[in-house]
Amino acid sequence: MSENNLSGTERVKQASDGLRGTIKEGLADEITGAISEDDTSLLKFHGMYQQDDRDRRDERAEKKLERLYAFMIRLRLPGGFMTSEQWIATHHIAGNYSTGTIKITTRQTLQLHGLLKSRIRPTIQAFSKVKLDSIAACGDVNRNVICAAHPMQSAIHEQVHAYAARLSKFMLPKTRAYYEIWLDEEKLTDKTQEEDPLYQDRYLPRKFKIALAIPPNNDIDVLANDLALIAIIENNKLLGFNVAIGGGMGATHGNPNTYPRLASIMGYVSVEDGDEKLFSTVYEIATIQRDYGNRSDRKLARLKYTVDKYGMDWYKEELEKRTGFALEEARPYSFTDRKDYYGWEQNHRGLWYYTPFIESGRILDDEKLALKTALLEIAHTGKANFRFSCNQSLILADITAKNKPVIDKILVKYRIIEHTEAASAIRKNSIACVALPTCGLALAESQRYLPSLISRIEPILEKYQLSDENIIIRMTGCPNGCGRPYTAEIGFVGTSAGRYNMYLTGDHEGTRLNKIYKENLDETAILEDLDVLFRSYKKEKTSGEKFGDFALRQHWYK
Ligand code: SRM
Ligand code: SF4
Repeated sequence: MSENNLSGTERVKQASDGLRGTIKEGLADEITGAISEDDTSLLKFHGMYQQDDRDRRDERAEKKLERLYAFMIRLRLPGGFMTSEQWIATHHIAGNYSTGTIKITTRQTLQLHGLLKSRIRPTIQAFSKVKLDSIAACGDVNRNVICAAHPMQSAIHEQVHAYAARLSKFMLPKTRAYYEIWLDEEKLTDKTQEEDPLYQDRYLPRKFKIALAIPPNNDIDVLANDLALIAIIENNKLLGFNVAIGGGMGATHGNPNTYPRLASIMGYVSVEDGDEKLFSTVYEIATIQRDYGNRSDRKLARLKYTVDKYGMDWYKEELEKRTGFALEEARPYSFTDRKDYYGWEQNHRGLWYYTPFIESGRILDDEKLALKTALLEIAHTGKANFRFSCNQSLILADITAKNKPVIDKILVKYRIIEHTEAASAIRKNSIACVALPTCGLALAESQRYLPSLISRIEPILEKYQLSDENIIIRMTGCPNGCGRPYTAEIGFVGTSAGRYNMYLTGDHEGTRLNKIYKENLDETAILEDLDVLFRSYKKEKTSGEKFGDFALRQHWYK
């Protein structure tokens, strides 16, 4: 590609001196709450986004004040795991430096919002004390590696989880910039120590996402990732992984060249005689994307477009050239669901897990529920680990039978069990992205709106005796798809304030993209349509037929 065609971000990356840019100088500038535009691109690689409070834009503009800039930080938490000590630290960091709310994301990690510029360094330093970091949580590198969340799922969960942690480390950028800028490490004099054969000085053309699923549960929506690894298990033994590439949800309204896509299966790699081949496969899939991904148009830069441009056969051949071996033929597997297991569950080793219902993954105390306080009290017992799911849930984990009553008592005391049991099936199967007021790309509300929309949908389901149906419903404030609405049975994608495109026909297992049903609906239209659709579903569905499958059979799409 000609150097002239490179996007602005490509130039910023290459000139950044290992992602340092002028971040340090920008932090020291007290005149503005912001940092320079180039540095905002670099800051993402350190796990942070510059944002502003969109609810207060007009008021600030009227007073001729600059926007109320603040930063969001996202932790790198491979496989979504934390100790109780780390939770306690996170609780206090959130209270001391951010808005106080802890947000569980759709990639099983945590975000804090509203950090003023001067609070970033103390935040990162406090996280570092408990061995947590935000390196590569965002930016054009491999992101948080996600993994099937619920350890009760199978005896090999720990093994697959360990791969998530190892792959995350293996794919980290080599630059020491994070340690220098935020943790006061001395500046490297010998730059050869941070030479990076994978990312070089240009990094990847775009974000890169890896996921590891353990069938039959597809709770991580594995096929929505650039690189999907599906565990192949026989007689309770992990044999290897099917490898799929080219998943991604992001699209742009009105740009037909952009589209959501599910990853396509490429082959199988065994780990029976060692895992070098797995690591080499992952690494070289990323180097091909590094070398062939689009670096002029960031909207077309994800791996899915590289696969569609060059073809899967070409990608496979190129991979074989680089690794020196061919992938085997993909092995059979099947997914049966995608849900979280709310309430108490036990695993193969007799340990207990409690998954409370947490709407849109937002952890805070409000007038209805002192959730954050309850979780702190649980963490203080030191008797539970904290795990996170890609459905924005938290799992109180690895609790011994002896300790279970202690945790249960706290859950009862704070009415968490009552709250979880009272939540309807559709609410428990909902995801909403962050959207307003922090997300700069939001066109409509999402996490602040979906809960109230569901409150209006529930009576319709009740009217048709459909309340127990586990219908997967998801909403995002724009077409980027952070809540994976395109793999929902009912997906809403914001188009403008109060209006959404509605998608139907996705399946329950996350193996089929949905299709657009109607555009630009307001709440009245959404509820009227759903009334008609649910009535028909109740009357005509076959036994056990899921809503998404029924919608497809009825051709409920444009
Ligand atoms: Fe996302 C950008 C939030 C998961 C696709 N995403 C953003 C930003 C950072 C907005 C921005 O660029 O300024 C959002 C910050 C909002 C805020 O205020 O916190 C944002 N994305 C989120 C989270 C927090 C949503 C949530 O409510 O949980 C999720 C954090 C995940 C994590 O922990 O790493 C989140 N984002 C996803 C997913 C889901 C997934 O990965 O399974 C997707 C769809 C899959 C994919 O990558 O295609 C996703 N986010 C995007 C895109 C579209 C990318 C594309 O290829 O077009 C953007 C926009 C962009 O990158 O330019 C984006
Ligand atoms: Fe923001 Fe859009 Fe992602 Fe929602 S889907 S968090 S509105 S970028």
